[in-house]
Amino acid sequence: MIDKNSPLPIYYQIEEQIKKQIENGELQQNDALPSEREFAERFQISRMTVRQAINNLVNEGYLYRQKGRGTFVLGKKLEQQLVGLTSFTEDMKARGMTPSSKLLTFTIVPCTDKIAEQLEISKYSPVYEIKRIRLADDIPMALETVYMSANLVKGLTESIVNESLYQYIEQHIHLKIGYATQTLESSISSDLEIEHLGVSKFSPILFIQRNTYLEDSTPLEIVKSSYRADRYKFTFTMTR
Ligand code: 16G
Repeated sequence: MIDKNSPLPIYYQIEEQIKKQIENGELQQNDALPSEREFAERFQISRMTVRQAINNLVNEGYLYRQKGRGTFVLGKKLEQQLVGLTSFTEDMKARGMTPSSKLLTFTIVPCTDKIAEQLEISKYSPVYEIKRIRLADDIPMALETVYMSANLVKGLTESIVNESLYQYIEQHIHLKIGYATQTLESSISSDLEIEHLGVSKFSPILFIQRNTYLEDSTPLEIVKSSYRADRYKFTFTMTR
């Protein structure tokens, strides 16, 4: 299915075909790809061309290589629409996946200057520091650290945090979550991310900081999240 008369380079045509097979489910996560030699023979092209296509797909996070074993499908990236103010639990359920958390830290600490300023509380007031790995269908997607005033969000427990924070805040203590500001920047994996997100050294990470406010503008949470850039893609909707 390679058109040698097309103005599109052959490596590009191969890339597009593999991407299409991943998108439509013909190729599934962890499926093995034919070897470079098989590809080259099948399409009557050079191994160099095959290697270029595969390299690009590895770099873009569609495929991964395992030494001595071959090349495999990493799967589709999760596409996250940044439109409404949703929780991780809601986002994963909306796409038919099962959310879960692995709790790394759950403590109450006296807050620092910086956090006090952002949460508009006095220095040394008690704040929750919650560090969680967020998983979808048991695959680690993000490492999230949340700071919230313990005087505002009362009665939090480890088992609540293992489920949904937003659900507790809205349905049990009846605070009204209103809006958030969020930044998104690129970064590379830290030791903690390497350990818990299953990524290697120098892997690309999407770093998000969210400050969430109640409807009456009271600061609710400061969140720092690291998402696997090879598994996640954020899309924005803009109107004019
Ligand atoms: C999302 C939010 C985070 C919030 C969490 C609540 C981002 C970047 N972060 O992960 O701010 O604390 O959802 O999730 O979207 P939960 O209700 O499932 O605990």
